[in-house]
Amino acid sequence: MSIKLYSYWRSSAAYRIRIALNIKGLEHEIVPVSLAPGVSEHRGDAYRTKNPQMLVPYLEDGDLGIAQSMAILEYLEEAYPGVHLLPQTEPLRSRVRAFCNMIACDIHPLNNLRVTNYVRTHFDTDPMGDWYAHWIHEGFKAAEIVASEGPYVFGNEVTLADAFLVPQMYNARRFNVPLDGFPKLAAIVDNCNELAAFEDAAPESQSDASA
Ligand SMILES: N[C@@H](CCC(=O)N[C@@H](CS)C(=O)NCC(=O)O)C(=O)O
Repeated sequence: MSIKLYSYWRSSAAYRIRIALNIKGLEHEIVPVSLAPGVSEHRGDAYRTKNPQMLVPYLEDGDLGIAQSMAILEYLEEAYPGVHLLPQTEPLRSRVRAFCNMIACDIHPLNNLRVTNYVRTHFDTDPMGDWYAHWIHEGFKAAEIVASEGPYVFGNEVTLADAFLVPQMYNARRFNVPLDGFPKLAAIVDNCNELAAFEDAAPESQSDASA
């Protein structure tokens, strides 16, 4: 099997790739890399040699190694165009990319493990309450406006936008972020989670779940 995904069950960035691989029907091997406190396999020499940024996901396809979820997803779109997750025409194609970046660039990095650890250590505050919810609310307010009435973020077809939204909603629910203001997003996530590709990509479906 030539595609290998270095993944952690609770990594929402790796979850995006798991969804895309499943939707595209690409055979792959998942290599678990534990981010668990006290284990931190992603910071060890073996993984660091692959990805000097020490973040998951990381994808190998034969001799090619790619870091960064958006770069991985763009690669999969280009290399395996059979099932598209980016619309083939504008303006939808750019709108899907913009939606993905709202989550990937403007929500997720502010709540990532190393950032919340830094906030906790340097500012003597627990970031898993107000801080965490604030950045999700800021991003989701815009996402709720941009999203269609469903069934998916941009209408009838699943796109990369759904592969970014579902993991971010998983994180929001995991940390009990109030989500009353986002009924469209919640319904879209429920629709996605009824599809096998999403269900199989879910954290709890992973072989390393609870590790
Ligand atoms: N921009 C990166 C973010 C990757 C990322 O932050 N991954 C998280 C898990 S979701 C991680 O590895 N965190 C480890 C850490 O913060 O030390 C991407 O989209 O791939």
